[in-house]
Amino acid sequence: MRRAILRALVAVPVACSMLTFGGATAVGAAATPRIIGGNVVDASTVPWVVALMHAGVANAYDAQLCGGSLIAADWVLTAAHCVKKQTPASIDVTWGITDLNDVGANDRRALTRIIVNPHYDAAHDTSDVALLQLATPVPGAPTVDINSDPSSPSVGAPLVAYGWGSTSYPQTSYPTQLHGVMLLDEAGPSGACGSYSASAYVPLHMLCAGVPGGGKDTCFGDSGGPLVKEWANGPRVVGVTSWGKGCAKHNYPGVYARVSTYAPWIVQTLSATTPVVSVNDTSVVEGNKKQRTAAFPVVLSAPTTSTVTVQFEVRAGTAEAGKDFVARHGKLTFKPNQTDMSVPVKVKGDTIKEPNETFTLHLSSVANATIGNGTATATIIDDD
Ligand code: 4AZ
Repeated sequence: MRRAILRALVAVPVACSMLTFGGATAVGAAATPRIIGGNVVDASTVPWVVALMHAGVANAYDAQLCGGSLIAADWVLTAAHCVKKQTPASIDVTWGITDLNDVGANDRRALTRIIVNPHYDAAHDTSDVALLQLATPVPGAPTVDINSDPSSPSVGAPLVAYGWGSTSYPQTSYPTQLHGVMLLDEAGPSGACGSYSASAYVPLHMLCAGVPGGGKDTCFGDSGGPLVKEWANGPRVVGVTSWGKGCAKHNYPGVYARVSTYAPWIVQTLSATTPVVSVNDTSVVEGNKKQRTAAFPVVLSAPTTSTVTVQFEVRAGTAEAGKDFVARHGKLTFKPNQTDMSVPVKVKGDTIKEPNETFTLHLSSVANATIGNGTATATIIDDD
């Protein structure tokens, strides 16, 4: 747990400044020392920044232990060392709230799963990444992309780190508000990092970010949070706050887990655990004047712990809505552990000799799953 030590800080008059970075506007009304060298950030500008909290601690400020990034509607990327001793029940998360004192009980969401990278090595701080699955997806899915390009960032690239970690070192002082700090990549994809030895700083696994002379850095409590780089199409997480020798020291930049190295593991883990909903083709014999039913099978690739809801719509093909079948649309809900259902569509019979006719079913707007085969065809087999 964070040490909840807050000291009265001597107010130093500093002009208000507006800094734009990471696609976000950071407001520095700073009269107090900020995350080492940073500024307060309005969380609504970076709603994918997540705080990890001890679920058993009611006060969110006292409960906060680490940061994270919302990389899918129900997945948070964080550091392995933040969660290696935790269980899904012992951690909850919040997002989109700047000040931890404003986090109410209803703003804290439970986890269903913690997946620590299987190569995580606590002795060497390598593979310091973990994935947390949320019990329910975040409404609107305000996610951030991850960087999968191992050649980026290059030396000198501007980066921003976010967190609720200590604003001072060696004395710790934990802010209630989210902070951001502008840093520079100090090693590129393969270089050495400050004064760290080659056995400590391993470029394949780690990324080095700071500023010349020190003074700006992440610190205790920022672990697991995002280090982002801005691309033309938006920010991407390039690093996960991991370790450092102290904080903000000259020649000892902050060290981050290099996200591009773990991107294949992240993508594979998310796709293996996110169920896919698909609809399959069907057919029905028309029936002489009789009404029959075409049933589209809709299947979920894996059982889930939460409900999966998907919209469906029946559309005409060569068959006409109203004349040949009764069109419908609506919502399908798979209950936890349910993987099969069917969508019945009434088909009208006649005594006209005609070719087989078709209509289709379309799936859209799914929550808690992705759509695999989203369109299927029903064939009305003419029996006249
Ligand atoms: C930590 O333990 C931590 N100065 C985070 C960042 C840094 C050091 C320690 C980098 O949470």
